Amino acid sequence: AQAKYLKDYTAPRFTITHLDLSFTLEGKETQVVAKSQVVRLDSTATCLILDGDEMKILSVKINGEDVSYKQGLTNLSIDTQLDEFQLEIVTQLDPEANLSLEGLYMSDGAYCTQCEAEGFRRITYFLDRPDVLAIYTVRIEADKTAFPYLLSNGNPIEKGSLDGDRHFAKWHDPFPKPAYLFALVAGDFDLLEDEFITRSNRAVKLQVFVDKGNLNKAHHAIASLKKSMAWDESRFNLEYDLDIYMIVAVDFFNMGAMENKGLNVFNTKYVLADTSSATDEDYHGIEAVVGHEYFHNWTGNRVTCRDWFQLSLKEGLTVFRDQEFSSDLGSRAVNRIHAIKVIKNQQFAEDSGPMSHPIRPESVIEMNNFYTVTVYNKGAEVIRMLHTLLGEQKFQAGMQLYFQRHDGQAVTCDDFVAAMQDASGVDLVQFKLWYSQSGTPVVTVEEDYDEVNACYRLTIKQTTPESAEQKDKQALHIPFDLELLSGQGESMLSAVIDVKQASQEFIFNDITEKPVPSLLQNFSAPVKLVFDYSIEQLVHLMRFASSEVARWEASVTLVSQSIWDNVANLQLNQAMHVDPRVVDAYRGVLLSPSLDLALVAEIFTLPSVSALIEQAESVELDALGTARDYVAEEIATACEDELVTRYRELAGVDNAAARALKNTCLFLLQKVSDEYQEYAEDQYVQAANMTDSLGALQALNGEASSVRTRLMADYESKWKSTPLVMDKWLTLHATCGDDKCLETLVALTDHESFSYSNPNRVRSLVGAFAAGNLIQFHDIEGKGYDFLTDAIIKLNKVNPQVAARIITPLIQFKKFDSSRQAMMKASLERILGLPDLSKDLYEKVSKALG
Ligand code: BAL
Ligand code: ZN
Repeated sequence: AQAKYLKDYTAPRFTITHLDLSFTLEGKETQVVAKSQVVRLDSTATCLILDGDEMKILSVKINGEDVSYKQGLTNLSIDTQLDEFQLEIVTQLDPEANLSLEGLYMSDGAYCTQCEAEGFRRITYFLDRPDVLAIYTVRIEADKTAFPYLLSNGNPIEKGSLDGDRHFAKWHDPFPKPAYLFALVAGDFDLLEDEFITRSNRAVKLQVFVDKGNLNKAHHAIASLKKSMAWDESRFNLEYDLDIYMIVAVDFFNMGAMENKGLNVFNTKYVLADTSSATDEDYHGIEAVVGHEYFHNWTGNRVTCRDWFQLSLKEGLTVFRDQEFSSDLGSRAVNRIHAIKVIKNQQFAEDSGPMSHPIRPESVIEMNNFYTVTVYNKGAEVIRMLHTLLGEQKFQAGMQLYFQRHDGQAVTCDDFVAAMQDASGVDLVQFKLWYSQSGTPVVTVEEDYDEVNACYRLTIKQTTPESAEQKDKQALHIPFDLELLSGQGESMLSAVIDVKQASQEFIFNDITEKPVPSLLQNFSAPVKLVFDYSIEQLVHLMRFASSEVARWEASVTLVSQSIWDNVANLQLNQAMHVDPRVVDAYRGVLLSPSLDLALVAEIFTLPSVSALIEQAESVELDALGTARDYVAEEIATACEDELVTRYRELAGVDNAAARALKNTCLFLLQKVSDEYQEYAEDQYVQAANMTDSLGALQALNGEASSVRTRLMADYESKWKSTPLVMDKWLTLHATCGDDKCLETLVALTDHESFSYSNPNRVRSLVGAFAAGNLIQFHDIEGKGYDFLTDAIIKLNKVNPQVAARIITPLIQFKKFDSSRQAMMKASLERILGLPDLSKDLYEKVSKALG
């Protein structure tokens, strides 16, 4: 497998301006006629090379005449002297045999497509690169009874009946687009319709297609779509551009959803919801993903990427936009906390592991491996830093200039930053290093207070450690948000300072008493902060910081310090111990009448094992697990009365924040005594919604018990015919603290609710285990590694993209002890030795073993 490099980018030598596609959907013998209007851009080019994979060619014609061509393994080349011509290629495909879910495939009896990043080349031979933009006209023909709905991008222009109970539909998309945004769906669905009137008074038809019988679960998705459309008009001044917007929900899907122009294809997980089967978190996820795909219509579709190295141009920006959407509609602090957790728990690990890459990668073997937390979520943090540096008004001016300059084009991250710089007048030259430099900067802060001169000094140093693919690092431009608090808890100063050098001093005058600093507030840059906070300082910040996010951050630092102190105690064979000030601070939060309940729930959700691992250079996992359990138990036991009071108070309250805190209380009470199992059982039995049912099961999931067994069996019998809801049950099993967890999982791979061919099922069982049950995954005998490796070997043939996604915890072995590392590497060697190893797995495994 060959790597491609950003530095080797060259402009296309031919382009395709118009594409007429005609699909005859006939199962294993599906045919595609592709008529491309080809234009030669470089007059010295005499060979047209098209991308293509896994198709049978039936004919190739230029201007109606058969031509000779050369077929390579993944391309087709045609010699030509013409400047402009019509190319007609007829291919035959078998969508039923396509389990990789890229290109044209079947999901539960419906035809659907996934073309990003490089799936279109499995439909026809084409210039499958995002800088070739064409106007598409699509005709679809299929059996009328089995496939009453025939959908593609743009606007419907024609439809009709054909002999033999067949019919056809024709679609035209007036906006030139790259092939990755093409979509086709043919199937039988329930349809929910609505309408959105844009600010310029145009009516847009909204349609959500779901599997038969699920109509009542589509309302939240369509409501979320309308909110997204209104929000993009009011906050970003962006209006929808076609007369129709369609969303189709399918159960077999590699990603969360896909932003195909006018025809989004969604994973059912991000569409279907009613209160009995979906949690508050599911509702929130649907709103965010519906928003995300909608926002792509401008950031991704109207202005797209020049090449795939620029993926963050559309993804970082669109994640930023969906985060802002969620924050404007809900709690800004809680949304921010969720985004911070993704960076600290997952992105930092990626950045210090073998797959480390800048948000704009420089080399890629399999593009599907780069739909990462770095490109998406760190990419969004980079946009957020720009927003912090420019402020909302100048940022929006930058957006407007970006669209003015580049509407209808395929552009680069540099083009985006140039628009931001030109519109704002802010110098972004050094800032651009965030696009090219990988690794997580470590920012070390030291304080010094001069009482005589009322002068407070911070010395801020930054260094970025070497990463797997990049040695030399430069100082970055870091917007550093801080607040100084007085002993009374008053805000003495609030500022965002520009940290630009490896070492820099900042002096604050007229600071009349030694302040408590709240540093890197709101996580103003994706860096690791090192500051020697005392317990008193952290407790002070938890009580007084103006920012709710800063209060939460202080609690995380405080409790993490306590956990690490106890890891040290265990290693020295000393008794474990939690400082009473830690417990008191937590109790104070629980008793505070003014704090947002969702924020209290966040504070009482202790940092995950994976978040803790990211705080250390190396870990003794067993000690870490024991210390974490101990600290949780101590806090819960000390706050028992308050937890019970809160739990009871919130029992009947019908809002998401109240439910979140109630379920957190229930979870912690299980650590105090088994008598609280009864609370969980009562809650499960009386639950009026899935949030409460699942909250009860999650609370009981720490260990085996007869209550847990009983309720899990009840859930199974109740939901066994609803796959999406059974996914939650699979994940509960995968993340259970019971010693027998792994035995159960092996057995569950034969359960009727599990299948290796469905990505949601695989992620819920195997993925959730490896990424979310670290203690059992890193079982000292290596059984967890074997379980994951066996699954990956099966998936290598079935769905390499999913295989390469769930392998992540196995390649991040650096921080573990040598015997675990040896077993993890042996597992990777087993995978590397496969005779038919996919590119997807090869790239990750070879880098890990590198
Ligand atoms: N473009 C792939 C799915 C998404 O990020 O929206
Ligand atoms: Zn996206």
